[in-house]
Amino acid sequence: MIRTACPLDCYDACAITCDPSYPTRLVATPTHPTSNGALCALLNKHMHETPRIEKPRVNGEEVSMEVALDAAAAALSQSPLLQWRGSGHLGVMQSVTNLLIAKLGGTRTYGSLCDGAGQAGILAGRGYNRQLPPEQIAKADVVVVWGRNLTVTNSHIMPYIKGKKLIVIDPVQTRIAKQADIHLQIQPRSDFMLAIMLARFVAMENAEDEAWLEAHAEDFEDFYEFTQEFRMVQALRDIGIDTQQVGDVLSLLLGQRVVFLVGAGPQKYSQGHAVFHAIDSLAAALGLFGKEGCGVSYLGNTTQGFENPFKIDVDEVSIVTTPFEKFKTVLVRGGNPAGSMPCTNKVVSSLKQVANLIYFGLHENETSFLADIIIPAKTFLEKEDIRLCYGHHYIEDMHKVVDSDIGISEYAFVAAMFERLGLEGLESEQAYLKIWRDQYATANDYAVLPDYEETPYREGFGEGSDEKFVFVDEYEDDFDEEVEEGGYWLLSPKPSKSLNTQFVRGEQVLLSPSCGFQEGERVRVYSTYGEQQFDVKFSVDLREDCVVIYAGSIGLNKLTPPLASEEGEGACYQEVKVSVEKL
Ligand SMILES: Nc1nc2c(c(=O)[nH]1)N[C@H]1C(S)=C(S)[C@@H](COP(=O)(O)OP(=O)(O)OC[C@H]3O[C@@H](n4cnc5c(=O)[nH]c(N)nc54)[C@H](O)[C@@H]3O)O[C@H]1N2
Ligand SMILES: Nc1nc2c(c(=O)[nH]1)N[C@H]1C(S)=C(S)[C@@H](COP(=O)(O)OP(=O)(O)OC[C@H]3O[C@@H](n4cnc5c(=O)[nH]c(N)nc54)[C@H](O)[C@@H]3O)O[C@H]1N2
Ligand code: SF4
Ligand SMILES: [Mo]
Repeated sequence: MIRTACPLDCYDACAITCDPSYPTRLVATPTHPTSNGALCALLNKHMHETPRIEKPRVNGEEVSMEVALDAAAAALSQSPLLQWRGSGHLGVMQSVTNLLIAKLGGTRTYGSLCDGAGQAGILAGRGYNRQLPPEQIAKADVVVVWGRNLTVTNSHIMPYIKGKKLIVIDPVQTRIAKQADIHLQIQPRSDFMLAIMLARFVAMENAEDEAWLEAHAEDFEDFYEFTQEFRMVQALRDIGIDTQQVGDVLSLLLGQRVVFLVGAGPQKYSQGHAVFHAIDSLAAALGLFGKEGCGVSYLGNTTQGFENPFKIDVDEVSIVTTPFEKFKTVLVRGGNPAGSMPCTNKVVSSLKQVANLIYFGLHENETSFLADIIIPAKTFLEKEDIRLCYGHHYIEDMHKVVDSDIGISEYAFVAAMFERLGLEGLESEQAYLKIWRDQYATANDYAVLPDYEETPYREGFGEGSDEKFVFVDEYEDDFDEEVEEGGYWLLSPKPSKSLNTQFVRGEQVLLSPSCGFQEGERVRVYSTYGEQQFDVKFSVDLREDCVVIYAGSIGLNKLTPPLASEEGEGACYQEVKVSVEKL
């Protein structure tokens, strides 16, 4: 039996045991702490059923891999050169292409389509983002699910929250919201105000954790004053809740061991960093850091704490507003910018100006259709790698299970380019894997991230655990002036059958049944940035001021703004209102 792990961009990072005689039969490793003996349909069905790119292509013609690699080498030697990296496979060896970009004097992207704004907010308060181990979640009395769609995106966490009091904060009545003791179905983009108002009520009731604040945080009184700068009646109205609901939430939270599971939803906005800083500030007021059964969980930065052999120091451009047109050659590795970046119309016209667009991936998508050179990747079963995880701290080595004539691994691609371009200094694949493996820490007999702490922030904040928590103390928001009044908030949570733009992609817009359209009707959805047609599907789970178009739906990002968060260079997919019109 061979051990590997699911490569997909997912909180769970399930460990897999494979019988090489039946390489398509993937079984969850029974002894793994979080895989719970089950893999999901994304991996076991949809990935398996989605056709992969089998043959390399150059200018639309199928060619041998050797010819395609020659063409890629010729293209990569032309500058200016850019690498745009996606997150189609989360193994560390994906980033070996960085070494090639550095050798060739190329540029790469910074920022994030995913969690950048939230990460910036966490760093502002805590100085360092330590992952909350699931074992601490299991010890909580109360779990606050704050904009994370657990049953769809993080299903392996469900056993850890069983039997707990549950508060869900989400504009959509998700499956987990239906199971909750309290569901605050708030207006989108009002999380900052909600966190601030909750913190203010905590202070008004003198319920803050004084001893902890004294030892571990900067001046709480200043923060309390900051929360008083906002008008309460107006704030609660904007959020869409009343004082009774605030009281109900506080009565569940006070004096309990509480964990916040915060997801990507509340930070897809220009002020996403402030939202997360405010949520952390609320948690700090309650003294929820550094204690058993308490904490705030978000997506972790997995390579943090490692000496990363693929770290490079080169010029960078934003991944949210990438100016592709400035580059002669662009290498897209493991991603689909023409589908996943905001403001598709702008992205596509920019990509079309690139002389040599190289797409290195597994599946056809909007970007492969635009590419001049297509290099098929190997699947995770066909190469060696290491799976770090943003949802828990366990590490899994990914061993090769089968051989295949199709595609090329990222390491082999880089080696082929070094050879063709006469570059030197590439170590062996095993040497790089060893550099990573030599840095693992161990906990519960498992390999874990080097900066793993059983109870994060017990000693203090910052990388050296010798700093204090810093409360949020500013908020400037000019969004209301920019938005068209009367449109619907465009929410794009993750769907169950696709993984971003991979696998079974939607073509529906979900609307409240009171919207005045017919179910099944084809409508035009438009924003300042573009338009796309979708089929109407009714959902009683939505507020009347929202539509849902699942992330990964075809054409969704024609509607989204080419805008990065004010801190953290995160994409602001939901900083937009849309209109819906009959055809
Ligand atoms: N099946 C499946 N699983 C996935 C993925 C996938 O595509 N499909 N993608 C993976 C990736 S890349 C990521 S980053 C994670 C993300 O997974 P999650 O963290 O769960 O993020 P989302 O699904 O984007 O949104 C989570 C919730 O936020 C809510 N929400 C939207 N706007 C707001 C708001 O303004 N305030 C509040 N409080 N809530 C809001 C949405 O309704 C949704 O229920 O999932 C991963 N897992
Ligand atoms: N409107 C809206 N847009 C969003 C989001 C949203 O919430 N709303 N979510 C955003 C988020 S959270 C994320 S993370 C991004 C994701 O955006 P991307 O990182 O662009 O992810 P995908 O679109 O799924 O494209 C992944 C590609 O990786 C390729 N791939 C898979 N395995 C391998 C491999 O082993 N090697 C190589 N070389 N390639 C491989 C596949 O061909 C696949 O097409 O999308 C973002 N886009
Ligand atoms: S739950 Fe996530 S990690 Fe586990 S098999 Fe499914 S996609 Fe992979
Ligand atoms: Mo993501």
